[in-house]
Amino acid sequence: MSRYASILITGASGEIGHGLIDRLSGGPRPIITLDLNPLASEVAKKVRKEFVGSILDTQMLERINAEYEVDEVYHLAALLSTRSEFSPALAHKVNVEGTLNLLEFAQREGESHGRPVTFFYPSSIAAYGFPTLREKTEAGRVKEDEHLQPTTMYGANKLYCEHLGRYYGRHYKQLATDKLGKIDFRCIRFSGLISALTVPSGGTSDYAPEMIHAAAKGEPYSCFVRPDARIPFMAMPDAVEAVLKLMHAPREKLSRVVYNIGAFAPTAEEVERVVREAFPNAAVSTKVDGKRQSIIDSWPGDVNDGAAVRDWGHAPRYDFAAAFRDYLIPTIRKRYA
Ligand code: AKB
Repeated sequence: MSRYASILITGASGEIGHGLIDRLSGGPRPIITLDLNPLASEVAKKVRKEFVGSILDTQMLERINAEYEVDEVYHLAALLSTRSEFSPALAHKVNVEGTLNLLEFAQREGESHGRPVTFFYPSSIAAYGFPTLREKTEAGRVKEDEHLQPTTMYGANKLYCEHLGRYYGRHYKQLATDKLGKIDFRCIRFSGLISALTVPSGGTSDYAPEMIHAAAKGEPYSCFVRPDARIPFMAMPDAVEAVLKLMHAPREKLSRVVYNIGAFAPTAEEVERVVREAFPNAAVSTKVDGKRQSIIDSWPGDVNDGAAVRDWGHAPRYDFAAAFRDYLIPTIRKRYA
């Protein structure tokens, strides 16, 4: 049991969780984690306490409330877009009820130690939605408040939870009580993320990381979107850096609750080209999955991240060429050597 100010990471055994634990471990605050799956043993060594369970288990959250003083929450647990289309009701439960549970948890924590809990929520480009490919192409780099008509359960969940977080951060129980809310809610809408260390599962942007990892392993890969499919992507270290920059930015610098962040926006064909350059024997083919293609077609081709650049200095280290040349290819080669 620890009464030191601690960090709670949900969904910690996922892709972003690994990166965050790496960066936050050894810092002043102990890390506690909550995930359905146990952490890999080398990751578990870096955390103070690992809870294995569900964000829907309110008794477990009460136990964490009673035992720890949490003042930063990174709420990463979610069902991703493709997976959510197969089980929409379950997705709603995990993605929305789960987030509500964590916001209530954070509010109680803040009330008990008398200062706001900083709460990070990863939203997604899935919050956007274009009815036609033509409208997507004409829209160009979308701003945060445009085209918010998601076409997936996951996107609808993400957009709603952005609003829920804004409510907890700014208007909590305004009519019912004089007490101020105790959550400082901060949110990034992520693009597709590409990690050299982990392969995602259940997402729709998965084709890019899957293609690279398959090529490095010498396995054939069948890409499920058309060669001209375009959405924004980002290298995982830049995504983790952005989360930490936003979380540590002075409150008064933040003009928004929800921020876009961008880095590069290649087509599937451009990804395939750099993969083939690095792995000349890569066996990549295309077999379009109409449903997943329609999800990609509804997401923006790129985002406008001017607010993140201005307010908290978003500055990704890796553009498309550098992400492959300096991060993905060398790290993945080592990983599968
Ligand atoms: C997904 O594909 O579901 C995620 C996302 C873009 O939010 N990677």
